[in-house]
Amino acid sequence: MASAWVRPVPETFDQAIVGKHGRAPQVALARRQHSEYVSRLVEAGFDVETIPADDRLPDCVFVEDTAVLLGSRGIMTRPGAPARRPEVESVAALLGNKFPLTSIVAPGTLDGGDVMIMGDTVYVGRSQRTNESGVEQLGELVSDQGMRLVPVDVAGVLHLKSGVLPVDAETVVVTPGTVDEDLLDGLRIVHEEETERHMFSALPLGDTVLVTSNAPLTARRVESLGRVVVPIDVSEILAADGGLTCLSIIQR
Ligand code: CIR
Repeated sequence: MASAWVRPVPETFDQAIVGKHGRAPQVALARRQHSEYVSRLVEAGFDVETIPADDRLPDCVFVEDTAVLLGSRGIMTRPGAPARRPEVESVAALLGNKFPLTSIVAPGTLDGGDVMIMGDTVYVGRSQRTNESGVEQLGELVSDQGMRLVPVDVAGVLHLKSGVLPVDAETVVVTPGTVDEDLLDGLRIVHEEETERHMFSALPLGDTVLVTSNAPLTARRVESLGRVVVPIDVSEILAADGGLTCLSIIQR
């Protein structure tokens, strides 16, 4: 069975790091939206394990940034935002029961939101949060697995997966202008609707794709590829620069 790890919304979520287009999220509403997200994972057949929230870590709900599952290994990241680095320890404690773990070490920084695995290719964003040393360290682990690393410069958004969202094994939705699309060779590209810029996020869940409910035109483009979309309102997660991938660590 596929597994997913999630971390609930802490009491302090209104102090999460917010980018220039964001706003402080509402904690109670975020909690309801997060519960709904977890329900969708359970309905899709995921075995969901919960890492306790930590009120000292306002961004801890964005658990994807702390770890990357690559083949049979777990990679514990070193988040680019220093305030987020203490999030890693308790995630490692749980994942360590299931996977051999390797850690990204200083001076490297890597956020899981910058890592997109498509078949045998690992795309990694060079972003505000992931630096060259982080990319190099990831590259060694990727080649150990016999996989290919493709570094991608990310512009105008926080992470690679803020601007490039997989909706199935070979298709991504791209926010125009955030990456050099020539680097996404072999992938089918759908563009985010201009009027829905930065509002679309997605998470493929087996036969369906969870999509943000406030980007219906982009969702329709995904539907027209034959995918079944399931909309979810995560306004408070988007407010704090998050999306649908960042709320879980997924083992498929
Ligand atoms: C941050 O700035 O780190 C958080 N407020 C948002 C992180 C979102 N993570 C993700 O999309 N992978």
